[in-house]
Amino acid sequence: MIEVRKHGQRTMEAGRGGMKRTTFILIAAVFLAGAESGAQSFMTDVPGRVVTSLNGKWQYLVDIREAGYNTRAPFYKNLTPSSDGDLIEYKFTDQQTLDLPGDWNSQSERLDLYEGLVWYKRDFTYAVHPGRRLFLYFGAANSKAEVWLNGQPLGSHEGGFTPFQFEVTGKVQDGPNLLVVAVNDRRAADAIPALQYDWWNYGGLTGDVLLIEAPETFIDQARMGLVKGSLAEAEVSLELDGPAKAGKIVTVMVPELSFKRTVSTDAAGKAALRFTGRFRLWSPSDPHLYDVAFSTDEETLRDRVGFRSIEAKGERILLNGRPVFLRGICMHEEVPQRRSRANGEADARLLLGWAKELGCNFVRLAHYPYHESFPRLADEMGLLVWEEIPVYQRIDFENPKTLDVARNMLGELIRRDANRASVIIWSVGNETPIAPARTKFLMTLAEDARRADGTRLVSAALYFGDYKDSVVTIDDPLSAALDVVSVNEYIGWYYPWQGAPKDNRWKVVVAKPLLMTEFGGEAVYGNPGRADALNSWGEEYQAELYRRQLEMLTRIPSLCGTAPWILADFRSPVRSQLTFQNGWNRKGLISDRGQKKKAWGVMAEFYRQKAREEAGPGKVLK
Ligand code: GCB
Repeated sequence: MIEVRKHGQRTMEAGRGGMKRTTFILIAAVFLAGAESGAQSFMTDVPGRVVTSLNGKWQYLVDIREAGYNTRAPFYKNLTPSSDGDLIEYKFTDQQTLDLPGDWNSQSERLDLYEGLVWYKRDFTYAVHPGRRLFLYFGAANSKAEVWLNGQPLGSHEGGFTPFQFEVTGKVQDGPNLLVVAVNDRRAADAIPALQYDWWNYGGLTGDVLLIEAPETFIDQARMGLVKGSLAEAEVSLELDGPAKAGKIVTVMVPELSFKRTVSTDAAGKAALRFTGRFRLWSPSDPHLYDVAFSTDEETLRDRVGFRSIEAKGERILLNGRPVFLRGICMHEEVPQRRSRANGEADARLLLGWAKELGCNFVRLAHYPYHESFPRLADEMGLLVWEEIPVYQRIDFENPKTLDVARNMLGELIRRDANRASVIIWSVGNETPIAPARTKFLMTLAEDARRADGTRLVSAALYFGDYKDSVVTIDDPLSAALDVVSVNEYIGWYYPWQGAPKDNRWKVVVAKPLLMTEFGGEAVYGNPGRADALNSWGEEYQAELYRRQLEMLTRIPSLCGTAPWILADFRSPVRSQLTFQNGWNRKGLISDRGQKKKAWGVMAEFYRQKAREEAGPGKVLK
């Protein structure tokens, strides 16, 4: 049975043993009309709420031809034969399950290379509490998800890395319930990311699936942080949802500061306040977090918040008013030893732990939003964070639908992480070729980021510019819209050196802080190779490349940080050098088995030195 989607209509053709050849408009078309707009903006600060986890084992069916949408026996109804003559050609069973949160590729050999539709099913029993509202929350589903509860459509969501939710008050039954989610990770030219990208397209329900209970009127979002430009004044903004959201009294508390104040919401359920204090400022060397609480007569929402300021001034980045050098590393949300997406906190601890061990105070979470535990843990560990949406290289910049998806994704990311002190930069894209449509697209995103959050910096990782006669010129019109100019450059790998490193010069046309957001080269762990031969794929060449890079980079006056590519080797669909790559991008400082390569030592030494300089003479480094 083959289904072909056309303009919201589905056409079904009979295959061997299938139904009669019919063409018809599916009931699903009705579903789709509702589904496109079904997902709601989600509530933030999930760890602070009353939550029932639906993680764990889910049954699944792989559906290459998308047959599960047929109207007679759609998979989301989980039908069983009603009589001896009733033919139902699917069945979810415990013989085939996937663990959530998690990608499907790493959990079944059969799915390693799969890109397409998978149906997830889970039964759950719930004791409904009258007078309470209920929400079904998804941390992430790569990349499109459609959701049915008890056979009824809830809606859909596009964008593989950010949360979405549906209100299910009155829809979750007291007792058994059936939840079915169709997740499709087929790549598309008009999607974000589009067709080509250098990382593994891990499909599935990769974020947490939760039922969140809330009172009739609840705090949807509570933001707290320092007022831009101040180290002594904080601001709070609140957004409530529910029938009594207007005129509601909310108490805001920061016990450690002996701060307690009440505020009343306006007609839209919003409120804001400012307060001054002697804040113990959050920084990588002292990542102090305050317990905070927001209470109404119906609930108390708790969070842990750090207070810090971040600014770009001239060619410097200032953290809490003082210049900071970002000792960074790029990463992917992948555990190489397990060949899987990182699944939440334990994995986040492993990857961020490696970054700390390297001497970093900064991580670039390339190229898409990671599980929320990454920024939360970074808050605790004292790592500054760059977060990015997968507007990666060539996407469909002319397409308004693509822009909508990107704007939505950016909005969702900012909404989710607005309270994370660790997050200092929103990146609106990576290596997008300069063209008017692209620049307009990214400028729209940069404006959106500023509107949604005026307290952080906005950047994008730009393509390496023009490289002639040992001079690199960065002249990208997008720079005007960015607070920090960030560049990915591969001198010594994709571009041969032009002269000695110390003779290479960088001309950045705008006078803004400069971050080197990528540089590096590949090496197979345990293969020394030759320091002078790129295609020996050896550790010696990679280490030498790092030495030469640092020799060049440290001479750039506006350089405010480095984040080489990349922490660990990662799976890549475009690396087919079978002897050395074999499906892996080997630019990691750590191998796919977790071993440290020589270049790790070069970078670690550089960061030790930088940290010493920053601490000043005689200071003990943490
Ligand atoms: C880049 C991309 C990154 C790639 C890397 C490479 O410029 O931003 O996604 O993986 O180069 O290794 O080629």
